[in-house]
Amino acid sequence: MAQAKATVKIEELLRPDNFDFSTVQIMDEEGKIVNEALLGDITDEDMVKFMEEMVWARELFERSTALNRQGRLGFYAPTSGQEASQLGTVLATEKEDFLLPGYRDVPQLIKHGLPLEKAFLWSKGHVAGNDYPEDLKAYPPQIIIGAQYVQTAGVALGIKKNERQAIAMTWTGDGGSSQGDFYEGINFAGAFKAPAIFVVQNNGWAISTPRELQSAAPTLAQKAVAAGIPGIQVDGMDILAVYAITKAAREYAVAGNGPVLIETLCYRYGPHTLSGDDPKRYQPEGIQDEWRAKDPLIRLRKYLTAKGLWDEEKEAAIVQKTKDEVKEAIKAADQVPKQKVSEFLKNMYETPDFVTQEQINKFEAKENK
Ligand SMILES: Cc1ncc(C[n+]2csc(CCOP(=O)(O)OP(=O)(O)O)c2C)c(N)n1
Ligand SMILES: [Mg+2]
Repeated sequence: MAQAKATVKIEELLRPDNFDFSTVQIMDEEGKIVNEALLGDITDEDMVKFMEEMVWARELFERSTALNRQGRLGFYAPTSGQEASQLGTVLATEKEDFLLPGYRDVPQLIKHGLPLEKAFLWSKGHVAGNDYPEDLKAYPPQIIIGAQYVQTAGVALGIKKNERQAIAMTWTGDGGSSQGDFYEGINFAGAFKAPAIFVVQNNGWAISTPRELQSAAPTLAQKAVAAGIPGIQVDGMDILAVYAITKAAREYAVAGNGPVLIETLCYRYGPHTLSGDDPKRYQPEGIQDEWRAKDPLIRLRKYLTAKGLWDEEKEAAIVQKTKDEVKEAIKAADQVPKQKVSEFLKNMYETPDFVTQEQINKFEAKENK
């Protein structure tokens, strides 16, 4: 990680001509505040809330992994290690903001109002998992790497044209930042001063491809320069830094200044997805331990415990609550009638083309036997 900034002001970073891409940090790995000035109006209560949410996310990961192993979920991309990056960004949004997540960004959707049961149905590939509550401003997770960046530019432009005080927020990975859609999205949003927050969660790998092979650029944040928008690199294991920068970026965008690109330096513990890759085959030995030492929960836990604001009992209560929540949600998801192949096909187009209609007829005949 590049040298952490100590004194920089957020206003200096939130400029299209900012060329300082060193890593913003507020709380270091030991749980010490190293940048009081950037802390702004984040209170002790906020920090307790951040801790609760990260404990929730870590437990959701644990439970989802277990459910996946039992064959009760389908596709699942682990989130463990990325809690500060995911929650620090989404907790800085408002209900009116529109989210365009990638496949790993399910926790953000749940925090924005997606019922957990729906998230599980999505994992199982059930179409009901894409049927969102009316008041939830979000799209289902994008699987096509980077595609959500172009969509975000469009959604943000819509928000601007409708004169709403909101933003569109999206996430992709270090791998996603190499896609054409990434550049098109940030460029278009920049040209139209559309209120978008583009997050690149740089967890060091795109499946087995290391960050160094994605780009010769020393940082991913600096890609913002070509689009004429501010780019900021943040310690993605420090929820205070992620939150403070995202909150300021949101205000900047809502005020009509245009989009912001935020690169969060983070790490995913474990495999890319639970579909079978083995990180031991492509990551250097000992890397997991290096990142464990930077864990976002450990550092905030240390800080809050020292202040008497956190203890084991509090944490155990959140873990238990999450377990109960997961139990209820998976039960509800299991009770939704299984999706038929014909239904899946019917959902492809509003009016099926000839070939799809033939397939629908074929499967309906089978299913009705
Ligand atoms: C356009 C496209 N190409 C390839 C893939 C296959 N694929 C799925 S995830 C992934 C790696 C993405 O890595 P990154 O953007 O760093 O995100 P991370 O999974 O690390 O969060 C690839 C290549 C895809 N889904 N879409
Ligand atoms: Mg990655």
